[in-house]
Amino acid sequence: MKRAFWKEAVVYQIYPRSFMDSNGDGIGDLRGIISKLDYLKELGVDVIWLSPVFKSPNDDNGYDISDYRNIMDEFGTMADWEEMLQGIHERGMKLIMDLVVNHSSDEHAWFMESRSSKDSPYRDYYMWRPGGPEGQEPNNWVSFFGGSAWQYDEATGEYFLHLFSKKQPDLNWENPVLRQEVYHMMTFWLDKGIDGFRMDVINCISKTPGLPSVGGDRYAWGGEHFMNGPKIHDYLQEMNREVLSKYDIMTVGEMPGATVEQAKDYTGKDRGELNMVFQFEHMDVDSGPYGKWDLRPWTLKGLRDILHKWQVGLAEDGWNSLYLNNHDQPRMVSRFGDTGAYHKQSAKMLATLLHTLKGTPYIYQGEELGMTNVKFPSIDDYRDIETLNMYREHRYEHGRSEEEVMASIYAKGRDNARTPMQWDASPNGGFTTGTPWLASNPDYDRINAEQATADSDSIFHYYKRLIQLRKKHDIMVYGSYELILPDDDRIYVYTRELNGERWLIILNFFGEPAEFILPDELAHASRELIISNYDDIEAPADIRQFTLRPYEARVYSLT
Ligand code: ISL
Ligand code: CA
Repeated sequence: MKRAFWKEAVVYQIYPRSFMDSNGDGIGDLRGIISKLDYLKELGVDVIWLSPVFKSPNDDNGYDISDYRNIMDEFGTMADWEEMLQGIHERGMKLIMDLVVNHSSDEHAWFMESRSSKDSPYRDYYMWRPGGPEGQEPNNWVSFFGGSAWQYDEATGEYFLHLFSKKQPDLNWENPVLRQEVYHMMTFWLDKGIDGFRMDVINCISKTPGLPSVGGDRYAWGGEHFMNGPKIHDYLQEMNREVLSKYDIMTVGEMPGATVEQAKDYTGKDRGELNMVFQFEHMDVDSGPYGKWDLRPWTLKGLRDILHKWQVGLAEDGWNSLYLNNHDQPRMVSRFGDTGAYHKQSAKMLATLLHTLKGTPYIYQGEELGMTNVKFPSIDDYRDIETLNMYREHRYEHGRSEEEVMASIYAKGRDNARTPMQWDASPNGGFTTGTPWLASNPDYDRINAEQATADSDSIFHYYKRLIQLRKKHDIMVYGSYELILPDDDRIYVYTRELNGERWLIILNFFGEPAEFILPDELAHASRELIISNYDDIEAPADIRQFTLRPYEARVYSLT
């Protein structure tokens, strides 16, 4: 067992636009974050992951960066940022920043130079190609946000590649000068004292040479040519050598489409690449063959098989990151739990899962309150570029019904995660005194931080307890994982084990009672209840056979 702060840490993700507005313009900002650092300290998290705060025209809410070394005007100034970092460090927490270098904004000075002329020294910072024989796009890749991944540019009569929006041109990592620019920029922030990076779609930076088309439709998914591409490990190893290895920091690479085998290559201890990756397999358990908008019911078996595979796959080498929601995903209680009678119990059960699997848990802002998905009446209420593009394409090109399209948005739209943080029961949940850039979820009257911090039985306090337990018990960080009852369709049961101590975790994933029978090999003489989301369990209960209540979660120590 090799200790590391990033294995022991609990990370909290802030989506700054939606966290706290300090000046009434309806947009969250750095001074807003500063005003809430004591709240995060009380929760007990160790590391804050801050989604992008750099200069940006906000086509994709800061994931389109026009100046990597300066702060977005709406969020504040560099002085505010420095005060925020100091406030984080003074409280004994760490800060990791978002590194978005698969693409920049088309308003970045590099791109403006690049598009100006084929002879510009910046031309090769991006991926320009001439059109095909009939003037069509250079290949048939579809963008993550719909439509072609290529945009024609009048100035020089060529196309540029954009895997995301056309205001997010892909950077050309084949160019060593570009790579050095990125490393210098990373060093700039590390020298300012940050504690690491979350790297946006970092497994997409190496593309198959020649950028070949794929079979299928006019615009088709070309992931095989840009995810985990041929030079990805060279680039990450170079980045590690030249930048990361010089600092005591943590790194997590966002990697859609990464498999367990690939994750081992990215995070293995002798690889010199990253500490951990965000994998997405478990985020696809409720999607059909046409992708995220193609809704399917999830099953416990489907979810568990994936989590189990990753637990086992990275058991000896590599490290897992544990999450059930982020700024791109629906709220976990709405997706895997209950927003009605068992709201609290289900949120706590899912929290128990996230904090007792092996890996580093990531809490997304508002998760600790049990924030839920939102259903705005009209598409005009939505702001997310992915959602708006999908609505247009599915309604007007594919002719799907309003009901059907809105049902997909209600279930999967990214704005579910981006409604303002709910601080109290005052208008807009106390997020702003003005008009929020995206409307608040109306349930802030009952789900909010003021209520949750005052109620000792709240979801917030349960998170606090889980985080405290992690600080006391190495087994939660370093203990090995073993699946028990692999075939049960209602409960997920596993153990963790370290130095002769063994913990048993029992989770009922549904709103009905479920029978639990302890396998003989675990029928130990003594057991102690460590934590449960129901507070009336008789201790020491006989656990050889019992009925779990809806969404009940129990963690026992067996000795
Ligand atoms: O959001 C998704 C599905 O709804 C993902 O496909 C997502 O686009 C993908 O995981 C990449 O996400 C990251 O890069 C995007 C940005 O829009 C996301 O917010 C970011 O997390 C482009 O920078
Ligand atoms: Ca503001």
